[in-house]
Amino acid sequence: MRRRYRPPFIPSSEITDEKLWRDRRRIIRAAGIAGLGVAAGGLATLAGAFSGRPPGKGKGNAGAGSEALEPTPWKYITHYNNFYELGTSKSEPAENAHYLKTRPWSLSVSGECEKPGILDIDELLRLFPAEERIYRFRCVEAWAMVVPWNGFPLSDLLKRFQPTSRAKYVEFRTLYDPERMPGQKRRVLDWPYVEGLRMDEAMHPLTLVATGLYGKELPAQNGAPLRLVVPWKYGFKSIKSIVSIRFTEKQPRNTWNRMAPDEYGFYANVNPDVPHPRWSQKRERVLGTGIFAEKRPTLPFNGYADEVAQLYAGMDLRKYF
Ligand SMILES: Nc1nc2c(c(=O)[nH]1)N[C@H]1C(S)=C(S)[C@@H](COP(=O)(O)O)O[C@H]1N2
Ligand SMILES: [Mo]
Repeated sequence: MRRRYRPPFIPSSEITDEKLWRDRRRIIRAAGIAGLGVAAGGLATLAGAFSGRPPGKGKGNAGAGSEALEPTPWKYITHYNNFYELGTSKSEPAENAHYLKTRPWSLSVSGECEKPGILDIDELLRLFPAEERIYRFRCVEAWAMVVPWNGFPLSDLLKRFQPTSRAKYVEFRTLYDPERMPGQKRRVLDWPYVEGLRMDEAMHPLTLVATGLYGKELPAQNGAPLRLVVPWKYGFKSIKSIVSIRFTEKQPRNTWNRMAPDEYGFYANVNPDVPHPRWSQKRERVLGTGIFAEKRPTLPFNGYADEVAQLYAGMDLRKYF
Protein backbone atom coordinates (compact mmCIF):
# COMPACT_ATOMS: atom_id res chain seq x y z
CA MET A 1 0.00 0.00 0.00
CA ARG A 2 3.06 2.22 0.07
CA ARG A 3 4.45 2.22 -3.45
CA ARG A 4 4.61 5.26 -5.68
CA TYR A 5 2.48 5.38 -8.81
CA ARG A 6 3.99 3.94 -11.96
CA PRO A 7 1.91 4.10 -15.15
CA PRO A 8 0.87 0.53 -15.87
CA PHE A 9 2.01 -1.45 -18.88
CA ILE A 10 -1.02 -2.13 -21.05
CA PRO A 11 -1.10 -4.80 -23.75
CA SER A 12 -3.38 -3.61 -26.54
CA SER A 13 -5.37 -6.86 -26.25
CA GLU A 14 -6.79 -5.58 -22.97
CA ILE A 15 -8.45 -2.55 -24.46
CA THR A 16 -11.12 -4.42 -26.43
CA ASP A 17 -13.33 -5.30 -23.47
CA GLU A 18 -14.07 -1.76 -22.47
CA LYS A 19 -14.68 -0.70 -26.08
CA LEU A 20 -17.23 -3.49 -26.51
CA TRP A 21 -18.97 -2.41 -23.32
CA ARG A 22 -19.15 1.22 -24.45
CA ASP A 23 -20.44 0.23 -27.89
CA ARG A 24 -23.10 -1.95 -26.32
CA ARG A 25 -24.15 0.84 -23.99
CA ARG A 26 -24.34 3.28 -26.90
CA ILE A 27 -26.54 0.91 -28.89
CA ILE A 28 -28.87 0.31 -25.95
CA ARG A 29 -29.16 4.03 -25.31
CA ALA A 30 -29.70 4.86 -28.95
CA ALA A 31 -32.50 2.30 -29.06
CA GLY A 32 -34.16 4.12 -26.18
CA ILE A 33 -34.40 1.01 -24.07
CA ALA A 34 -35.40 1.78 -20.51
CA GLY A 35 -33.78 0.05 -17.57
CA LEU A 36 -30.43 1.73 -17.56
CA GLY A 37 -31.65 4.34 -15.17
CA VAL A 38 -31.04 7.05 -17.74
CA ALA A 39 -33.90 9.51 -17.76
CA ALA A 40 -35.49 10.28 -21.10
CA GLY A 41 -34.22 13.53 -22.52
CA GLY A 42 -31.03 12.63 -24.35
CA LEU A 43 -28.08 12.62 -22.01
CA ALA A 44 -24.91 13.59 -23.80
CA THR A 45 -22.61 11.23 -21.97
CA LEU A 46 -22.74 7.95 -20.20
CA ALA A 47 -21.86 9.80 -17.02
CA GLY A 48 -25.34 11.26 -17.16
CA ALA A 49 -26.54 7.96 -15.75
CA PHE A 50 -24.98 8.84 -12.40
CA SER A 51 -27.79 10.20 -10.33
CA GLY A 52 -26.38 10.17 -6.82
CA ARG A 53 -29.63 8.53 -5.75
CA PRO A 54 -29.91 5.00 -4.42
CA PRO A 55 -29.51 2.53 -7.23
CA GLY A 56 -32.28 0.56 -8.80
CA LYS A 57 -31.74 -2.46 -10.98
CA GLY A 58 -28.99 -1.87 -13.49
CA LYS A 59 -28.59 1.70 -12.46
CA GLY A 60 -25.37 3.65 -12.17
CA ASN A 61 -24.64 5.32 -8.89
CA ALA A 62 -21.23 6.86 -8.78
CA GLY A 63 -22.18 9.11 -5.87
CA ALA A 64 -22.82 12.81 -5.50
CA GLY A 65 -20.75 15.17 -7.60
CA SER A 66 -19.84 12.51 -10.13
CA GLU A 67 -21.69 14.04 -13.06
CA ALA A 68 -18.50 14.74 -14.97
CA LEU A 69 -16.98 11.30 -14.37
CA GLU A 70 -16.61 8.64 -17.01
CA PRO A 71 -16.09 5.01 -16.05
CA THR A 72 -12.38 4.37 -15.67
CA PRO A 73 -10.92 2.48 -18.64
CA TRP A 74 -10.70 -1.31 -18.33
CA LYS A 75 -6.91 -1.25 -18.63
CA TYR A 76 -6.52 0.81 -15.44
CA ILE A 77 -9.10 -1.08 -13.40
CA THR A 78 -7.36 -4.35 -14.29
CA HIS A 79 -3.68 -3.30 -14.31
CA TYR A 80 -3.34 -1.06 -11.28
CA ASN A 81 -4.39 -3.27 -8.37
CA ASN A 82 -3.90 -3.97 -4.71
CA PHE A 83 -3.98 -7.71 -4.15
CA TYR A 84 -1.11 -8.82 -1.92
CA GLU A 85 -1.87 -12.51 -2.48
CA LEU A 86 -0.71 -11.93 -6.08
CA GLY A 87 2.13 -9.51 -5.29
CA THR A 88 2.69 -6.26 -3.43
CA SER A 89 3.20 -3.91 -6.38
CA LYS A 90 0.35 -2.46 -8.45
CA SER A 91 1.32 -4.37 -11.61
CA GLU A 92 2.00 -7.83 -10.13
CA PRO A 93 -1.64 -8.88 -9.56
CA ALA A 94 -2.28 -8.75 -13.33
CA GLU A 95 1.03 -10.49 -14.10
CA ASN A 96 0.32 -13.26 -11.59
CA ALA A 97 -3.39 -13.57 -12.32
CA HIS A 98 -2.90 -16.95 -14.06
CA TYR A 99 -1.99 -18.59 -10.72
CA LEU A 100 -5.42 -17.93 -9.28
CA LYS A 101 -7.58 -20.78 -10.59
CA THR A 102 -11.18 -20.05 -9.64
CA ARG A 103 -12.54 -23.59 -10.13
CA PRO A 104 -13.27 -25.51 -8.02
CA TRP A 105 -14.47 -22.80 -5.64
CA SER A 106 -17.03 -22.75 -2.88
CA LEU A 107 -18.29 -20.31 -0.31
CA SER A 108 -18.98 -21.44 3.25
CA VAL A 109 -21.42 -19.46 5.38
CA SER A 110 -21.46 -20.14 9.13
CA GLY A 111 -21.73 -18.60 12.58
CA GLU A 112 -24.84 -16.94 14.01
CA CYS A 113 -27.40 -18.13 11.47
CA GLU A 114 -30.20 -20.70 11.23
CA LYS A 115 -29.11 -22.27 7.96
CA PRO A 116 -25.32 -22.47 7.65
CA GLY A 117 -24.09 -24.07 4.46
CA ILE A 118 -21.68 -24.30 1.58
CA LEU A 119 -22.46 -22.96 -1.88
CA ASP A 120 -20.60 -24.01 -5.00
CA ILE A 121 -19.60 -20.96 -7.04
CA ASP A 122 -21.56 -21.96 -10.16
CA GLU A 123 -24.66 -22.63 -8.06
CA LEU A 124 -24.18 -19.24 -6.42
CA LEU A 125 -23.87 -17.49 -9.78
CA ARG A 126 -27.11 -19.17 -10.92
CA LEU A 127 -28.98 -18.22 -7.75
CA PHE A 128 -27.92 -14.57 -7.79
CA PRO A 129 -27.93 -13.09 -11.29
CA ALA A 130 -25.68 -10.08 -11.71
CA GLU A 131 -26.90 -6.59 -12.46
CA GLU A 132 -24.74 -3.62 -13.43
CA ARG A 133 -23.72 -1.07 -10.79
CA ILE A 134 -21.48 1.85 -11.60
CA TYR A 135 -19.71 2.89 -8.41
CA ARG A 136 -16.98 5.22 -7.34
CA PHE A 137 -14.05 3.48 -5.70
CA ARG A 138 -11.52 5.17 -3.40
CA CYS A 139 -8.34 3.52 -2.17
CA VAL A 140 -6.84 4.62 1.14
CA GLU A 141 -3.73 5.59 -0.88
CA ALA A 142 -5.64 8.50 -2.42
CA TRP A 143 -6.34 7.18 -5.88
CA ALA A 144 -9.85 6.79 -7.19
CA MET A 145 -11.77 5.37 -10.11
CA VAL A 146 -15.30 4.72 -11.37
CA VAL A 147 -16.08 1.05 -11.87
CA PRO A 148 -18.90 -0.63 -13.80
CA TRP A 149 -19.29 -3.73 -11.61
CA ASN A 150 -21.61 -6.64 -12.24
CA GLY A 151 -22.93 -8.17 -9.07
CA PHE A 152 -25.80 -8.50 -6.65
CA PRO A 153 -26.62 -7.05 -3.23
CA LEU A 154 -24.82 -8.82 -0.40
CA SER A 155 -28.10 -8.71 1.56
CA ASP A 156 -29.72 -11.13 -0.95
CA LEU A 157 -27.00 -13.68 -0.23
CA LEU A 158 -26.96 -13.19 3.55
CA LYS A 159 -30.73 -13.52 3.95
CA ARG A 160 -30.62 -17.00 2.47
CA PHE A 161 -28.70 -18.24 5.54
CA GLN A 162 -31.09 -16.59 8.03
CA PRO A 163 -28.85 -14.70 10.45
CA THR A 164 -30.04 -14.82 14.08
CA SER A 165 -30.54 -11.81 16.37
CA ARG A 166 -27.06 -12.50 17.79
CA ALA A 167 -25.47 -11.73 14.41
CA LYS A 168 -24.06 -8.23 14.89
CA TYR A 169 -21.20 -8.41 12.38
CA VAL A 170 -20.17 -10.28 9.27
CA GLU A 171 -16.63 -11.58 8.81
CA PHE A 172 -15.18 -12.37 5.38
CA ARG A 173 -12.12 -14.43 4.51
CA THR A 174 -10.05 -14.80 1.36
CA LEU A 175 -8.81 -18.17 0.09
CA TYR A 176 -5.65 -19.46 1.77
CA ASP A 177 -3.70 -21.47 -0.82
CA PRO A 178 -0.08 -20.49 -1.50
CA GLU A 179 -0.14 -22.45 -4.78
CA ARG A 180 -2.99 -20.41 -6.21
CA MET A 181 -1.95 -17.28 -4.32
CA PRO A 182 1.86 -17.21 -4.48
CA GLY A 183 2.05 -13.97 -2.51
CA GLN A 184 1.05 -16.04 0.53
CA LYS A 185 4.44 -17.79 0.43
CA ARG A 186 5.80 -14.64 2.06
CA ARG A 187 4.51 -13.39 5.38
CA VAL A 188 3.84 -9.82 4.25
CA LEU A 189 0.35 -10.06 5.78
CA ASP A 190 -1.12 -12.38 8.37
CA TRP A 191 -2.92 -14.73 5.93
CA PRO A 192 -5.70 -15.23 5.11
CA TYR A 193 -6.92 -11.67 4.49
CA VAL A 194 -9.90 -10.94 6.77
CA GLU A 195 -12.46 -8.16 6.62
CA GLY A 196 -15.65 -7.33 8.44
CA LEU A 197 -18.76 -5.19 8.33
CA ARG A 198 -21.37 -4.30 10.89
CA MET A 199 -24.65 -6.08 10.12
CA ASP A 200 -26.45 -2.90 8.97
CA GLU A 201 -23.55 -2.05 6.65
CA ALA A 202 -23.60 -5.56 5.23
CA MET A 203 -27.37 -5.38 4.63
CA HIS A 204 -27.26 -1.91 3.04
CA PRO A 205 -28.52 -1.91 -0.58
CA LEU A 206 -25.31 -0.28 -1.86
CA THR A 207 -23.16 -3.16 -0.56
CA LEU A 208 -22.40 -5.46 -3.44
CA VAL A 209 -20.96 -8.88 -4.15
CA ALA A 210 -19.14 -8.32 -7.45
CA THR A 211 -18.74 -11.17 -9.90
CA GLY A 212 -17.95 -9.21 -13.05
CA LEU A 213 -16.58 -6.04 -14.60
CA TYR A 214 -17.68 -4.25 -17.78
CA GLY A 215 -20.14 -7.09 -18.43
CA LYS A 216 -17.40 -9.71 -18.36
CA GLU A 217 -16.23 -12.27 -15.82
CA LEU A 218 -14.26 -10.70 -12.98
CA PRO A 219 -10.51 -10.83 -13.74
CA ALA A 220 -8.48 -12.71 -11.12
CA GLN A 221 -6.54 -9.58 -10.19
CA ASN A 222 -9.80 -7.85 -9.26
CA GLY A 223 -10.82 -10.62 -6.86
CA ALA A 224 -12.39 -13.43 -8.88
CA PRO A 225 -14.61 -15.28 -8.55
CA LEU A 226 -16.38 -13.08 -6.00
CA ARG A 227 -15.38 -10.03 -4.00
CA LEU A 228 -17.01 -7.48 -1.78
CA VAL A 229 -17.61 -3.87 -2.89
CA VAL A 230 -18.47 -1.26 -0.25
CA PRO A 231 -18.37 2.01 -2.20
CA TRP A 232 -18.43 4.46 0.75
CA LYS A 233 -15.41 2.85 2.43
CA TYR A 234 -11.70 2.80 1.60
CA GLY A 235 -10.71 0.08 -0.85
CA PHE A 236 -9.17 -2.29 1.68
CA LYS A 237 -12.63 -3.12 3.05
CA SER A 238 -13.56 -4.58 -0.35
CA ILE A 239 -12.06 -8.03 0.25
CA LYS A 240 -11.31 -10.19 -2.78
CA SER A 241 -11.66 -13.88 -3.66
CA ILE A 242 -13.88 -14.74 -0.71
CA VAL A 243 -14.27 -18.35 0.49
CA SER A 244 -15.94 -17.82 3.84
CA ILE A 245 -18.54 -15.64 5.48
CA ARG A 246 -19.26 -15.87 9.20
CA PHE A 247 -21.95 -14.10 11.23
CA THR A 248 -20.46 -13.00 14.55
CA GLU A 249 -21.49 -11.35 17.77
CA LYS A 250 -18.16 -9.57 18.18
CA GLN A 251 -16.44 -7.13 15.84
CA PRO A 252 -14.02 -9.04 13.57
CA ARG A 253 -10.33 -8.06 13.56
CA ASN A 254 -9.72 -7.00 9.99
CA THR A 255 -6.27 -7.64 8.52
CA TRP A 256 -5.07 -4.06 7.98
CA ASN A 257 -6.29 -3.02 11.41
CA ARG A 258 -4.24 -5.85 12.96
CA MET A 259 -1.19 -4.81 10.89
CA ALA A 260 -1.33 -1.09 11.77
CA PRO A 261 -4.21 -0.17 14.11
CA ASP A 262 -3.36 3.54 14.14
CA GLU A 263 -3.48 3.72 10.34
CA TYR A 264 -6.41 1.49 9.38
CA GLY A 265 -9.59 1.39 11.42
CA PHE A 266 -12.49 -1.03 11.38
CA TYR A 267 -14.96 1.42 9.82
CA ALA A 268 -12.67 2.96 7.18
CA ASN A 269 -15.41 5.27 5.92
CA VAL A 270 -14.00 7.65 3.32
CA ASN A 271 -13.47 10.88 5.22
CA PRO A 272 -11.54 13.88 3.87
CA ASP A 273 -11.41 15.38 7.38
CA VAL A 274 -9.51 12.52 8.98
CA PRO A 275 -5.98 12.26 7.53
CA HIS A 276 -4.11 9.01 7.34
CA PRO A 277 -1.16 9.42 9.79
CA ARG A 278 1.24 9.63 6.83
CA TRP A 279 -0.79 11.57 4.25
CA SER A 280 -3.86 13.75 3.74
CA GLN A 281 -7.16 12.29 2.60
CA LYS A 282 -8.53 15.60 1.27
CA ARG A 283 -7.88 14.95 -2.42
CA GLU A 284 -7.63 12.04 -4.83
CA ARG A 285 -6.03 11.25 -8.15
CA VAL A 286 -8.38 9.67 -10.68
CA LEU A 287 -6.85 6.71 -12.52
CA GLY A 288 -6.77 7.11 -16.27
CA THR A 289 -6.91 10.90 -16.32
CA GLY A 290 -3.15 11.27 -16.79
CA ILE A 291 -0.41 11.88 -14.26
CA PHE A 292 -0.61 15.65 -14.82
CA ALA A 293 -4.36 15.84 -14.28
CA GLU A 294 -5.49 17.87 -11.30
CA LYS A 295 -6.52 15.96 -8.21
CA ARG A 296 -10.12 16.33 -7.19
CA PRO A 297 -11.57 16.76 -3.72
CA THR A 298 -12.50 13.60 -1.84
CA LEU A 299 -16.12 13.59 -0.70
CA PRO A 300 -17.40 12.43 2.70
CA PHE A 301 -18.45 8.78 2.43
CA ASN A 302 -16.98 8.88 -1.08
CA GLY A 303 -20.06 10.74 -2.35
CA TYR A 304 -22.62 8.38 -0.78
CA ALA A 305 -23.39 10.45 2.35
CA ASP A 306 -27.08 10.79 1.47
CA GLU A 307 -27.42 7.02 1.48
CA VAL A 308 -25.21 5.99 4.39
CA ALA A 309 -24.42 8.87 6.78
CA GLN A 310 -27.38 7.94 9.00
CA LEU A 311 -25.77 4.55 9.74
CA TYR A 312 -23.21 6.46 11.82
CA ALA A 313 -25.44 9.07 13.47
CA GLY A 314 -24.07 9.98 16.89
CA MET A 315 -20.72 8.25 16.36
CA ASP A 316 -17.46 10.17 16.67
CA LEU A 317 -15.97 9.48 13.24
CA ARG A 318 -12.50 10.54 14.40
CA LYS A 319 -12.54 7.82 17.01
CA TYR A 320 -14.30 5.25 14.82
CA PHE A 321 -12.18 5.87 11.72
N1 LIG B 1 -7.78 -10.52 -0.37
C1 LIG B 1 -7.45 -9.24 -0.61
N2 LIG B 1 -8.43 -8.32 -0.82
C2 LIG B 1 -8.10 -7.02 -1.05
C3 LIG B 1 -6.74 -6.59 -1.03
C4 LIG B 1 -5.74 -7.57 -0.81
O1 LIG B 1 -4.52 -7.30 -0.80
N3 LIG B 1 -6.13 -8.88 -0.61
N4 LIG B 1 -6.45 -5.24 -1.22
C5 LIG B 1 -7.52 -4.28 -0.90
C6 LIG B 1 -7.20 -2.91 -1.29
S1 LIG B 1 -6.10 -2.07 -0.32
C7 LIG B 1 -7.82 -2.29 -2.34
S2 LIG B 1 -7.55 -0.65 -2.69
C8 LIG B 1 -8.73 -3.04 -3.24
C9 LIG B 1 -8.25 -2.91 -4.68
O2 LIG B 1 -9.20 -3.44 -5.55
P1 LIG B 1 -8.92 -3.44 -7.12
O3 LIG B 1 -7.55 -3.99 -7.33
O4 LIG B 1 -10.00 -4.28 -7.74
O5 LIG B 1 -9.00 -2.02 -7.57
O6 LIG B 1 -8.81 -4.42 -2.91
C10 LIG B 1 -8.86 -4.70 -1.52
N5 LIG B 1 -9.10 -6.12 -1.30
MO1 LIG C 1 -6.46 0.26 -0.80
